[in-house]
Amino acid sequence: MSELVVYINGEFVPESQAKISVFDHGFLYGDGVFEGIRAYNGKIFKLWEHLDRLYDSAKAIDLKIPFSKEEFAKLIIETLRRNKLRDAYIRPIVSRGFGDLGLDPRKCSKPTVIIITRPWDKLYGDLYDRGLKAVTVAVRRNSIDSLPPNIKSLNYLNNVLAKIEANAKGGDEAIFLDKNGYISEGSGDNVFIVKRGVILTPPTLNNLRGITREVVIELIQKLGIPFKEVNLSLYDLYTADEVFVTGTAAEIAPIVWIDGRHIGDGKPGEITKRLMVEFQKLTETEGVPIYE
Ligand code: PXG
Repeated sequence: MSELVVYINGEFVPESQAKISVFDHGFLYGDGVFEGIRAYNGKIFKLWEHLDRLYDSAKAIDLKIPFSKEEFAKLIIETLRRNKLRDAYIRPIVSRGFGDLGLDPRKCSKPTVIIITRPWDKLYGDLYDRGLKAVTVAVRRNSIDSLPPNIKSLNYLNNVLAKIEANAKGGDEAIFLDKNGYISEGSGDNVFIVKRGVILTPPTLNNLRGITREVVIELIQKLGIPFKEVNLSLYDLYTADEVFVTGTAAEIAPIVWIDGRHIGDGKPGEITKRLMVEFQKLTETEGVPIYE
């Protein structure tokens, strides 16, 4: 099979040739933004919502993306077509671009735009049936007064540190607290709990406004399950009947063990399993078609 191609600054080039300058501020300073999008069965799931968030992240760091959302969508579709992909992970990246060694973004005249598309399977393999182990980590989520977690920026060191800690502690995923001790989110997903039939999740000031989170909240409301957005603590997490995380990569993944405690009966919960089934129905049927 021939190599997949990557879109980079106006060209489609083989993955092995897709390169950026060592003077790109995305590389030097994590100065840029990105998205993670999925295509299922020939359709791009929630494409416009991801593009809206990409443009909002860029706006928040005062970075102007050099095309319209419609043009960006066309480029994503074209990259998927050239790679003949129907089920894929899509990674658009926009960095501040080539500059000099100084921090000043005014030295960067042209943003770097990259679209990577790759085949993709389940992030957590057979753990969807058994459930994941999660650990809370000592490193706190970036606070809103330093680097707001709502910006999906290329500066993901906070998340990488959480993952390193989770790996060291034997967790499949990390759960962050914010600086006040409230539950924030996972290293790459949002957190929900179920307690006495009510689904709870933290408001989004201290975490990324997950698109899967939004989809799951709509599903919960459609199914008529009681739901509340509320600050949560470690106590709520440890004493929950069910815990699950949501994300584009993770989809809906049950958490059955946290910091040495079994959650509920230590198996994926009934409400979580029901949401997983309903979510899969949505991803299989909804989305922007890649091939007309
Ligand atoms: N929180 C954070 C910090 C994220 O990075 C989510 C929540 C979920 O958002 P969506 O919109 O996808 O429902 C994300 C998204 C990975 C990986 O390898 C995951 C993300 C980004 C980069 C890599 O799991 N997540």
